[in-house]
Amino acid sequence: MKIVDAKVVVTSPGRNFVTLKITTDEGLTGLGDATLNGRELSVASYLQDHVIPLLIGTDPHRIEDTWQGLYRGAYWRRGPVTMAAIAAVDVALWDIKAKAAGLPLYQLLGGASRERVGTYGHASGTDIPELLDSVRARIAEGYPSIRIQTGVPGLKAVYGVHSTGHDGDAVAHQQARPMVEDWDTAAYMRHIPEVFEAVRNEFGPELPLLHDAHHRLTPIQAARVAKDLEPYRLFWLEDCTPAEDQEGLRLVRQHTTTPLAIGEVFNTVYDYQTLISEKLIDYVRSAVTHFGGVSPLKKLFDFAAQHQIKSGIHGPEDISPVGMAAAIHLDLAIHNFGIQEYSGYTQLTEEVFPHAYTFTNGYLHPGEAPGIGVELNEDLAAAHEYKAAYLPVNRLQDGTVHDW
Ligand code: EZ4
Ligand code: CO
Repeated sequence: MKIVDAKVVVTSPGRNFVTLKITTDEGLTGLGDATLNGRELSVASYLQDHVIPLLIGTDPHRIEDTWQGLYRGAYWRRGPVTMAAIAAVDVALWDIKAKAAGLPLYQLLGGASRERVGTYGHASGTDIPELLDSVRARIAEGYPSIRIQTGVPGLKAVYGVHSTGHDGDAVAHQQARPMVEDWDTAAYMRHIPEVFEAVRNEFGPELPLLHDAHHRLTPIQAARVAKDLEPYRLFWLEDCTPAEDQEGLRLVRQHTTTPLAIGEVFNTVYDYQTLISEKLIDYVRSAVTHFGGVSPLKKLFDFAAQHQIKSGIHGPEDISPVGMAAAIHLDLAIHNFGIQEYSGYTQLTEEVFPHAYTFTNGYLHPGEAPGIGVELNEDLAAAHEYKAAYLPVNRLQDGTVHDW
């Protein structure tokens, strides 16, 4: 078999998605997600200008060799643009191989290790009463586990507050310049234990709760928050410190038994070397789309498994249903699955990307369609053109830029 065509489709059914479609001489096609929120066109160009010309004429079955050729052959390594582009190729080739075999991808990854894939959904509110309503809504939708985020008294706009799974904030970000959010670490640190106290009082001790600190704390601040939250028995505390400082987690770990998750902005296993080998975390957060695809993510999970660390694949609305489907196949197949983040998509996005995977009462299943089980409605995709959109910039009260 030979690759005879490949193209990049950028579409915006409410938010931007970048999709690679590879076609073979036998008529099989494969899809890969290359969406990098706020930097979409860079990945599109990387694929269009530098990767696609190298793919034409090659054997789509040689996934590992193609991956290594793109990674090592570029000489300039790692980084989100490069790794999202390689991920799209990797997933599209796995899609083709699984279709050629007539099997859903999870069967090529070792087969199912479980019946269904447990998820967590997002609850949020500008204040605690609004958050409690949001938690109630997620429970009614069937979510077995829930991430909680709230506004902080005195701050105007805080991460995660409108991210309730209905993609309400995507259109607000379609501006030529990033929106500005504000931040005060001390105010957040005073507020967050009250939030967990209120949610535990309302919903009891059994509901698994998660929280995302979104890289805003120093190691000693993170240690304080993780310690203060111990009585509430979190499922995990996510991204408590800026992710690139692996050694920082050593200090956090010494002070707390709150489980730690990190890695949604990581691109390669090297970002995890210290974290995994020293058992400084409990869950790895990388997404198929931003980590170079299914091939390296499977290797990461196997490395994590040796250290009793589980998966917690990043699943925001800015990963397309193509990237989500690839994640669900991995989730079903690997032994050390932890949890899958899932918020669902707008109706229009579901129509652009019809898929075999299902979400039923809080649990995902990849379905039995050969390949990854996602199609691209190219006419509908073409009718919704790219719109510039940026993630927010975060500033402290005196105007200093802070981690977002
Ligand atoms: O901010 O995907 O855990 N989820 C997250 C996400 C990220 C976005 C960035 O594009 O932190 O909401
Ligand atoms: Co996060």
